[in-house]
Amino acid sequence: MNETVFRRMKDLPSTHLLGTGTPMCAGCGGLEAIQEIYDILGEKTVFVNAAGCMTLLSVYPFTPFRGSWLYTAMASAPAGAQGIRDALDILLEKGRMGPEEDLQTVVLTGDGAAYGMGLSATSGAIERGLDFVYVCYDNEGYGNTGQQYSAATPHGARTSTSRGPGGFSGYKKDLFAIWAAHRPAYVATVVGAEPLDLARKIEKARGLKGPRLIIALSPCPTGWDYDPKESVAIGKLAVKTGVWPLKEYLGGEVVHTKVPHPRLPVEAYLERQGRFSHLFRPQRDEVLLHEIQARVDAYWAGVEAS
Ligand SMILES: Cc1ncc(C[n+]2csc(CCOP(=O)(O)OP(=O)(O)O)c2C)c(N)n1
Ligand code: SF4
Ligand SMILES: [Mg+2]
Repeated sequence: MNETVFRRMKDLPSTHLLGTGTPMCAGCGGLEAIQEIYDILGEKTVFVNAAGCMTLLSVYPFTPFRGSWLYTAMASAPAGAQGIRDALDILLEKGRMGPEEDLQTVVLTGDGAAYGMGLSATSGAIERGLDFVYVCYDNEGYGNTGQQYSAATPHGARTSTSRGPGGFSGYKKDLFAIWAAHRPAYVATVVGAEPLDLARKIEKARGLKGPRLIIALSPCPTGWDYDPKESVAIGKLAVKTGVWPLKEYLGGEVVHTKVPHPRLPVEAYLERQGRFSHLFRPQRDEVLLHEIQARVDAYWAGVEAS
């Protein structure tokens, strides 16, 4: 770490995450969401991170956060969080730490770990009632290794491992429903481009105990192939087209926190991203566009009927 960057890190306001001097892409929607989340969670946090783009935030022995940072293998972040929570509880029990010094244990991973590789460790942690917040920045692919598809990649998107005419042939896994089925303390979807909705949810999560999940849709200029200055517009369009429903699960109930009215056609979101350009050029893929729209319509019809 060079001196200038280190000096800049030391001069930051206490709850602000370092945004410059790190090797992150301009316009990173994941970083935007994490910055907003951290502003509310506050500095009394320990981050447990599994391999992904955000691992680059931490350059040993420094992190852009005020608290500590533990790096784990991709599948193991919730297990690492269990160890930290247990250690904190022992210190509290032995009186070697006062309650005012207690820390939130926050798992921070991408979708590759949250939707796939780390799901088994996550399921076990929820079952044990682990008191932790899981923040998943969902850029819908393995961003750090070159945007291969993940279990969060949407149908039809082109990835470095889905280059055929129809893009990714699978469907995005419903992580919200998988978590809700475990009956945890809290689950919410957010996007950095809707900061008020995000702030209310992080406030709520902060005040609860037990397993809590925040899934932040994270527009990714590098993997989704668009100009970095479009990140906020694309995040807002994900909500306005109904592609990314903003919702929360609490006490067995699911509530939609922002229902798009009127809902824009999904094309408004898809056409801004190079990963969907094959749906429009050299000619429109009406079948696939119709299928994507129909799935979003069916989701919202289900919400209205319930
Ligand atoms: C078990 C294991 N397999 C593969 C890797 C290589 N790897 C490092 S980061 C990464 C991508 C992770 O994707 P995601 O969790 O979505 O985070 P992102 O890179 O998108 O931020 C992969 C596959 C690894 N570190 N460990
Ligand atoms: S690849 Fe995407 S998620 Fe990763 S740092 Fe770049 S913009 Fe952010
Ligand atoms: Mg990812």
